[in-house]
Amino acid sequence: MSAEKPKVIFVLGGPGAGKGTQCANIVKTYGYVHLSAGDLLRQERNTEGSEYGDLIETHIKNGTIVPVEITCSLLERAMIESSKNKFLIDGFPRSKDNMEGWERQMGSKVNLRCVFFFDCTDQICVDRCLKRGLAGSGRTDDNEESLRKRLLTYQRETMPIIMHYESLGLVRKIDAAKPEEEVFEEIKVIFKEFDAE
Ligand code: UP5
Ligand code: MG
Repeated sequence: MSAEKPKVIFVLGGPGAGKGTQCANIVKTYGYVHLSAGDLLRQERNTEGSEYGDLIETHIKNGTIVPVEITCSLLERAMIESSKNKFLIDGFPRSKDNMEGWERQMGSKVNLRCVFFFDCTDQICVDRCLKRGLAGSGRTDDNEESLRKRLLTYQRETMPIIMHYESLGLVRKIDAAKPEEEVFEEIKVIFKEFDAE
């Protein structure tokens, strides 16, 4: 990380809303580093000898949230290892515990630029994840039972966090129901505004 505080954009939204897809587009066009908390947790789960493997898998299958100390440490390590200073943090913070843990460990070390909120209906979330599962995603949570639980957690725990950031004027809402290219057009408008700041 450089002397200037790294810029962070949190990317939130329901399961399958398209966070990862659009983060990949942003990386190509705007040079951000994409850190998906879910991907980092799956990687840690798959690491031989990890003391957290079983715990992470239980949370992922049940759509519940891994203790913040684990997730936040994985995120901080990935930020340091990248040696870059612009990050999309995807799928985090998704609860009060996540947000408070991040504030404690990282709050003073970064500049939180804004929060992208990928907004679409639960039905769209379910359809996209089930389709991805059928296409062979290999994700242990792309099934109807896990999805019901993921959506419950999203509504109960993540929406209040989005509302909190909204009250701070940090949220940029994006219509995630549209086709991928149109969603990215909306995102480009936001980045144009950043440039004009
Ligand atoms: N797709 C994408 N955009 C589309 C569009 N506009 N139109 C039509 N199709 C579109 O996309 C999902 C699918 O939809 C893909 O097949 C894509 O092609 C298509 P994707 O970009 O992968 O959506 P995304 O929002 O990233 O969905 P994801 O399933 O990754 O979201 P979740 O938030 O549910 O998953 P995540 O990996 O972040 O977390 C998984 C679990 O890890 C959590 O449930 C939790 O148990 C745990 N976790 C924590 O405990 N703590 C954390 O901080 C993070 C995760
Ligand atoms: Mg994702």
